[in-house]
Order: sequence, then C-alpha cells, then structure tokens
Amino acid sequence: MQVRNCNLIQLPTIQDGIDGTISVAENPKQIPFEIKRVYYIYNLANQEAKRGMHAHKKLEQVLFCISGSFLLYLDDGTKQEEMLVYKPNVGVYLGPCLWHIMTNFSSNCILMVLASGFFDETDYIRDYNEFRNYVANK
Ligand code: T46
Repeated sequence: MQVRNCNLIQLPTIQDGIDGTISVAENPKQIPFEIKRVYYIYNLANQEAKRGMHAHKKLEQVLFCISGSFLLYLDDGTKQEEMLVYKPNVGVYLGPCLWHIMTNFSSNCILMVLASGFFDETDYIRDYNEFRNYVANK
C-alpha cells in the first residue's frame, strides 16, 4: 500500500468443500483493535452510489467486501491510491486520518466494517480542505 495508516489483512479461511467457506477475524490476531462496532452497507445497486468522502480523526476500521466488489479511493493528505476490493477474506485496514471514497459498487455488493469505536459524528472530518489542514498540522 502506498498511503500511510493502511494495509491489507488476510483472514484465515477454511474451505469446507461443497459446504462453502469460513473466514474468521479475531482480535488481536487479525484485527489490531478491540471491535466496538460492526456495521454493514448493502442495497448498492444504484450506479451513482458514492460513500465515504470523509476522514476520521481517531477511528480505526477494517473494511470487508463480503459480496461483490467496489472501488476504494484513499488519500493520506500526501499520497493517493485506488484499489478494487473484492475478496471476502481480505480486509482493508484504515487507520486514522485517511480520506476515503467508495464507488463502483457491484449490484450484489455488501460492505462489512469492523470499527474500533462507537459512532461519533465529532470524529468525522467531512470537508476536504479541513482534512488537508488537519493532517498538515498533526
Ligand atoms: C466507511 C464507510 C464504509 C450511524 O448512525 N451509525 C453508524 O455506525 C454509521 C456508520 C453511520 N450512521 C449514520 C450517520 C449518517 O447519518 O448513517 C449516515 C451515513 O453515515 P456515514 O457518512 O458514516 O456513511 P458512509 O457509508 O459514507 O461511511 C461509513 C464510514 O463512516 C466510513 O468510514 O468507511 O462507511
């Protein structure tokens, strides 16, 4: 990964033949924080769907695309990167202070997120210029 505060997390995966596959995420083995919140996003069939467009000051998250695919754009204030997220057993760790945008959702996309904290609107930076100033002054 080129941007800071970000890496891929591979989950141990058990292939159960005709009975399917199990992937497991545990703290602290794979998830580097205590999980306080799990949320998931679905009904993403609209081609115009666009999520994110913000950064978090402190929150850490791991994003899993457990069905379908989407395009993830990341910006750490200096470097930018884009990746297709599509493997149910590979999560994307997003540390604090990463501007992130999600687009190009496949119609069957389900995005599941493990988060280090409860929902807190004061942790969001929703203005890009404010984000650039925030990371520049850190
Ligand atoms: C990220 C992507 C994947 C809550 O009330 N509780 C929650 O836990 C969340 C996540 C959202 N909300 C409310 C707050 C807003 O009124 O749902 C609305 C949309 O929330 P948000 O702008 O956070 O939605 P996304 O999908 O743009 O972003 C969220 C995460 O914030 C983001 O970090 O990676 O999901």
